[in-house]
Amino acid sequence: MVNICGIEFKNPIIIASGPGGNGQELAKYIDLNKLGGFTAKTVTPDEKEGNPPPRIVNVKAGILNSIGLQNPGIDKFIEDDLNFLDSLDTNVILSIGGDKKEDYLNLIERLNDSKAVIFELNLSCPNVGKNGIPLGIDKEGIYSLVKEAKKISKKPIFIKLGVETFLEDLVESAVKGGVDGVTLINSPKGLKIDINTGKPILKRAVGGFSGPAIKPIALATVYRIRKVFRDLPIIGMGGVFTFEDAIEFIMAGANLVGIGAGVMSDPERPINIIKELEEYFKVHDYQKIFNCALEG
Ligand code: RRO
Repeated sequence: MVNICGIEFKNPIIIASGPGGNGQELAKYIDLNKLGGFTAKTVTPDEKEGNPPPRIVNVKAGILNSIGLQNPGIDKFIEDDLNFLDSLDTNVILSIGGDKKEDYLNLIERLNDSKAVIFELNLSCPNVGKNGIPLGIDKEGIYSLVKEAKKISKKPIFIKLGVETFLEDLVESAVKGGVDGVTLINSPKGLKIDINTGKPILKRAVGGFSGPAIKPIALATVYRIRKVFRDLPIIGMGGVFTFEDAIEFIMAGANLVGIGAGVMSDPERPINIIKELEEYFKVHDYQKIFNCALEG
């Protein structure tokens, strides 16, 4: 029903990287094969324990997380998760992360022969380093990473970015390097303070903010990039909780729509949204909806 980079997606709804883990837990609650796609949690070269707790806090209209890229590392990921992901009858997107260019390139080589359809280079985790992944705001770094990734990758390369002031410049660098698409947005930074102690609730203080409150920010970001890069595949996400939210993202210019925080509060949400979209698309044309952002 949706075709990007020559890949058929049975519907436009995918699970964003993170909340669905590597799928095995979520598969106990929903049939992953009904999804348009599933993005695995970002994997890095070495195992990461993540940040000290507390690292999740609910706030009005959203959730703050400071997980800190917790993952088993590539060796264990290949051993424990890849066979499961390869067995799915839906499009799997592998999210990869690291501290430097070589990390991403090594991970691509290790995962090149999996059945996954896209590599998503996570350049925007808000919860590592001093202020996130430095490569994600470095124009030259993005260009050189994407260019080299394209040379070795057997799959399309997407990059996942946050809400940056000079986002158009970052995307332009990625396009020059030959990127196949972008995923927008990673969680912007948020803070919650306990007024009894005067201290942030998260141990790391600032965390990634997700949930309904970020939807207008995410929509604006997708729209802004679609207006400049008219043919670039975009996976849009940020605060998608209803099928109407998903339609807004497609109207803003997203080819596919990711669900993140919405899965945490209700694992069946993506399946329900898919059902409602099926009804909607009986009377509306996906391409017409998608073209909204390109008109006017
Ligand atoms: O693991 C995390 O802390 C995390 C990651 Br990698 C990310 O990309 N976005 C986010 O909100 N949390």
